[in-house]
This record gives sequence, structure tokens and C-alpha cells, in this order.
Amino acid sequence: MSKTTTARAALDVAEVDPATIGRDELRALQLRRLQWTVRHAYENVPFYRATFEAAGVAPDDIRTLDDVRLLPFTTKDDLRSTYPFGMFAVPMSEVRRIHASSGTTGRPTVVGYTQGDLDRWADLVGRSLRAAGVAAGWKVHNAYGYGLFTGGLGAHAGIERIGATVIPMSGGQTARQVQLIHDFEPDAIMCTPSYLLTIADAIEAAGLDPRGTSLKVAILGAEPWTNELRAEIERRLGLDAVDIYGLSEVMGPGVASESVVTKDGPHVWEDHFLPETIDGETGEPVADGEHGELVFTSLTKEAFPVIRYRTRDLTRLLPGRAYPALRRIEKITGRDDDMIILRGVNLFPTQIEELVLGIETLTPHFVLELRRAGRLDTLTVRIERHPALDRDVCEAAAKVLQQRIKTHIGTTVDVVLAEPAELPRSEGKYKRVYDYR
Ligand code: DLL
Repeated sequence: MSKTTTARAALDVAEVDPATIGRDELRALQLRRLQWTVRHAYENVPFYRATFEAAGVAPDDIRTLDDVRLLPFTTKDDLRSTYPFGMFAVPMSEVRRIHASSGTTGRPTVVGYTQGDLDRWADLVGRSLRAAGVAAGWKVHNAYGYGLFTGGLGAHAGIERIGATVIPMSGGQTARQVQLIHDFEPDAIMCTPSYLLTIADAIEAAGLDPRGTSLKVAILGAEPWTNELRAEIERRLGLDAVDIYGLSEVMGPGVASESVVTKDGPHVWEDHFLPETIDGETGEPVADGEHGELVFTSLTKEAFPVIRYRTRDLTRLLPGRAYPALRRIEKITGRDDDMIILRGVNLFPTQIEELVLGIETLTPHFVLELRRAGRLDTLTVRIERHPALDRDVCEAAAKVLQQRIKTHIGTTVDVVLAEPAELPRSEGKYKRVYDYR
């Protein structure tokens, strides 16, 4: 009988306290879990075995955390190429749930969860909710979409896990959302930041005061949003707004989440996900504190381990604060594919959002339209005028915005006023950019 020479450690899933764990203890835990994950992926997913072999790396080569850099990256295209279930690392009989990304073009990416994965996901969303100040006994209105999208069901399980009461409203039916918020008096709401603006408008349209609801905290994510939008949402609704980050390929909501005390960017739940930042062009690692593309390796996932998954999300890693051993990510600037290159100048929709919200006489309702005029690309910011202000005041505000974009971003755009309620309203992830080129 042959014996394996290396001891094969089982997945160690003991819960740790993210607030008190020390950095060394965390790193030791990460290494054990990384070694387990790499072996698990290598032995059970033909795709990973092939890419590891092509890179000349074997599970036994992972001796330190930095050795993660020996492993090849995984991209969304890789996940698509094994559609639908080729990346699953356990037999289908052990898969309790499947989710899929919306996939605006081409095949969706499909992800799977074992019972253990679902348990840990609920724990991590629960942890995220506690970081947001949500407590057992609270009522939480969940307006993330239910279904294949991970937002609704992911948030749902975490709310139940901490002993709070979930109101499983899902997205859309905005008038009904307003009614239930009024009648059920939830303490917290979970939805996209853009959808919360839609809800705030609808509360007002119903003749109610958005600051007068029972809501104390909003846990917002699934799309980029700025600290300026946070301030606007907190002012309009009279609550604390915190950021929750995640992506279906890595788990769903709750990969990283923000503390309501420090509101300084989501802490990565590093005992379950190893973050790196890289230069998106060269693939070389960038130092903590430097801007780059966020990359994740899962540390405890059974059905769908991901190895150095390139998120395309741009941010930087910062030292932990509310959870000192865990690094934070700065609020995401955007995805690299959201970047607009306008006559040689790179810009992100979040940069425009920051400038829009810095002008009180503008509304936060705007879209970006790209066109080609001859050989030149043009960008129009179409923004709803303020319903309560004179047209002259709004025109002047539009001019100020155009000037600030020129000064701060360095490019000339058109700013065109739209009528109140003319632009599409968000019901989930907001489509901000329309490319007519
Ligand atoms: O959006 C998971 C989620 C649901 C996160 C609910 C938070 C709340 P996907 O549909 O796979 O999963 O989209 C993931 O959305 O790569 C980012 O580009 C973006 N994203 C998610 N959260 C944030 C955030 C869910 N807090 C993609 N800030 C990610 C900025 C975010 N962007």
C-alpha cells in the first residue's frame, strides 16, 4: 500500500474573532487554508491542474503566503470556458446551491456552494451586518434582488444567521417597498446605493419624509459608490450608510465589509479570502497602499475554490482599523472596464459622481453618454435638474459642473439638463454609461 508522504490537512474551518485575532495568527491560518485550497483545486478541478502544470507549480510548492504568486491568475473568461459546471471541485451531489452572474454578454458565470460554503457565507454576511451595527432582534428590509444574483439570498441568510428578522422584499416594486418600510418599520435596509436613492425619491413622492423612517442603517453595495454619495444618502435619509463588497465568483456579498464606527472602506474577511493587488497590465504585484486591480484567492471554499481570481475592480489595500489584523480596501473606484478613455484622458463614472454631489443645486440623477463626432469621441453628462429650483439656477449649476470636470479630470464634456424623473431610475445595479459609438 502506498502512503502519501505529506500530511493532508483537512480544511480547518474554526471560526476566529476578526476583531481580536493577531496578524501573525491570521497569517498562519491563511497559509494553512491556502495550502488546503491549492491542493483541493489541483486534485479536483482539471482546469486548475492543467494551469498549475503549465506554470510548473505543484501544491507542495506553496510554503509561504507569498508563494501564492507562483500560481497562475484565473479570469472571468477562464470561468466561462468551463461553462456550466467545469470549475466545481466537489461532486454535484454535494452542491446545495447554484448562482450565476447576470452576464450582459456571452455565457453567464456559474458558481456552486456546498452546505459548508453556504454556512460560511451566512457567517460572513452576519459578520458584515454586525460590523454595520445591526444586532439580533432588528428587522432588516432586504431589497437586493432574489434569484440567481447572489445579493438577495446572500444577504437573507446573513440576516437570519445573526438572529435578526428578514423582510425578503427583493428589488423593484418601489411603491410597495415604500409602503412596507412605512408599515413594518425596519431598523436597517440592504440594497444598492442607487436603488436607495430611488426609494428616497419614492418616499418623498408619497408625501412622506425620507428622514422620518424607522431606518437607522443602510448596508449598500453591488456597485461602485463614492463617499460623497454616502454623505448625500445619510443626509437625505437620516441614517448611517456602510459599504458591503463582494462578487459572485468569490462568494457573493460579504467578501469585505465596512465598520459603521470607522466608515473607512470595507475590511476584507481575510481569514476566508486572501487579497492581492496587481498592476492590471503587467500582472506584477503592487505594494499595499498602491492602486491596482484586486485579486482574490478563496481560503475555505469547497465547491468553487478560486485561485488568484482577477476581479478587475480597482482599489488599494490599506491597514486594518476596526479589525486591526485585517486589511481594508479603499472604496472601489470602478472596474477597469468602466473606465472611459476620452481623447486620451482616463475617467471613471465615480469621479463624475464626486463632482456632481459637490454641487448642492444639482441632483444625483445622471447618466453618461458617449458618442463619436467625426473622429472625436464626446461625452455628455445628462443630469436631471433640481425640481424645486429655477431653471437659471440649474443651468448655472450645469456650467459649474462642466468647469469642475475640466479642472479636476482634465477633459471637456457637455453637460445637458434633463427634466425631473426623465432619466431611468435604478432598481438594482444602475446602468450609468450609454455608449452610442
Ligand atoms: O454584486 C455581490 C454583492 C451583492 C455585493 C450585494 C454587495 C452587495 P456580482 O453581481 O458578481 O456580485 O458583481 C460583482 O460588483 O466585482 C464590483 O465590480 C461590484 N461591486 C460589488 N460590491 C461593490 C461595492 C455582487 N461595495 C461586482 N463597491 C464586483 C463597488 C462593488 N463595487
